[in-house]
Amino acid sequence: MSKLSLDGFYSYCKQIAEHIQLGERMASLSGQGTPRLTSSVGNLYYDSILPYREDSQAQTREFLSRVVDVLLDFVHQVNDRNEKILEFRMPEEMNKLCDFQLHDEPLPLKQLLEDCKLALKHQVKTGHPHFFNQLSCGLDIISLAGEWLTAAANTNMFTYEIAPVFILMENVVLEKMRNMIGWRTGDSILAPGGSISNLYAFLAARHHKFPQYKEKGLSSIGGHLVMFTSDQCHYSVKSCASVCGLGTDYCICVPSDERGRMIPAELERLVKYHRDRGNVPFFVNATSGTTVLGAFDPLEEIADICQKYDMWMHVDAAWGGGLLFSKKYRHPRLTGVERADSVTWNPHKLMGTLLQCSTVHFKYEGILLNCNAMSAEYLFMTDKIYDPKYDTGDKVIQCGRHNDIFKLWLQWRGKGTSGFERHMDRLMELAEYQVRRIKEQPDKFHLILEPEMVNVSFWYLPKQLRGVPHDAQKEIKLGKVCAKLKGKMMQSGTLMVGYQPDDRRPNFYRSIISSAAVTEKDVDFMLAEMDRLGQDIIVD
Ligand code: ABU
Repeated sequence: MSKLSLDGFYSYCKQIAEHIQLGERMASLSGQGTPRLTSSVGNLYYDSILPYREDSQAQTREFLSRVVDVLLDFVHQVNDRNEKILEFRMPEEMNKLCDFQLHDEPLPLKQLLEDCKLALKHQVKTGHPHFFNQLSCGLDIISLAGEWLTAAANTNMFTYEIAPVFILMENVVLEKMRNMIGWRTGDSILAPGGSISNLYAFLAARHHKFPQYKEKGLSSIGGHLVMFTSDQCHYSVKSCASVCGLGTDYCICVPSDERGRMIPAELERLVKYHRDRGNVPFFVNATSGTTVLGAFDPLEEIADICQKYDMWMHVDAAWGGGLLFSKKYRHPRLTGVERADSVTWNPHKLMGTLLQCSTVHFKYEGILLNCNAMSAEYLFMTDKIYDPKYDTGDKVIQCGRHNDIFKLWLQWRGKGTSGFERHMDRLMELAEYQVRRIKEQPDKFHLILEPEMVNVSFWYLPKQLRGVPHDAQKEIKLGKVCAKLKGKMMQSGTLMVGYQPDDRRPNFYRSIISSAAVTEKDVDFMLAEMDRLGQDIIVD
């Protein structure tokens, strides 16, 4: 080996280092293996990239590009039927597998990239075609793109001055949704979830009937306020009574029929009962798409009663609202929704918009500002150069609002209204297909009721319970099967279907089809996989 001068040695080392970096870069760009950073970037710390170092465009881009590669790999896995939905670990084991600790000293970028990989490795793939567990399923790609853009824009939705494009977009989308409900005018807001949307409806209702409440409080209402909702409603309705000072005893549960729909005659009986005792019935919540059974309360009849007794009618269509797109399925389910005073409607459920995206709509223009405005002078100055009506922050009780509109707007642009209609019809057809397949296998499955929506309620029968007459004892056993089989699903990681009891029966399965990824073969997979995992289950 010839002797190198010191300079020559340095140059030789530099060439090797450059060669290694080129190789690393090529490997990470060629999509081979797991995304990696070149060592020159991987060993950097947060203060060597933007915004700390102006001259670090290339390093910042490389870091973010590799993070995007991790995200794209995840998107790919979510849509791969051969991938598991989850690698289930008990919390204790998960704590050992993942380093969640926060340290005094900074960690290098390569570690942060590994953290990103690890987080997604153990995350449940809620967009996987075999995930039937929640009302919000799926991973809409265009909405995802919108969410990524939203994160980059990182703005608050309280004033036009810092979110001009998104505020105007919000106005357009919300007006369109109000029109679909059947209103020409009104008010709307995006809220953090359906529960808070329902709370906004409650607050608006109370303000509408008792405008003096805002300044004078409870003493300004002569009598105890009473609200009504079906015994199948979402629990957030009851929580309004607790949060707003009525007390949950004054949230009256109206009995529902065998399919989970509020019985209007019972509503009227209970309204009269409370009115005759000096209470003040003022708010009725009707549900369009109950969480468990997917039932639709009869809106026309409920509207008649609200009109007769001068009560605010709210429709919690957080779940079922998406069906407003469908000419085929909107009626009779949502017939009469235009008679409501307010409507909750969550695009992050049936419409597949990314979490979270929840809207609440009011028939009355300006009601949110009247009800909630506190006119904070540091944000909502009235002498701004633009019309302050474009500042939405004072319409809500929460001050800051996340930008939940762009991902919905972009998705709507991409799909068109007709695309959403096709999506709704397809989901409903798939649920109908599932019902048919269940009925074709009566030895293995027991359909509990004909669904009105994409919630399918059923029991799975292991070999032990096949051919046994159906009675209350058997239902108890079928309920025990649910928990055992769900455990097997989680351990195998191949399928997720939710179960719960209700006030009429022990545990039963409630599968949900609200993902555009699901096809008939996935429905067949669901039933076959339940049978594969569950046939040998024995219960006492
Ligand atoms: N807020 C209702 C969501 C419940 C569910 O996904 O099952």
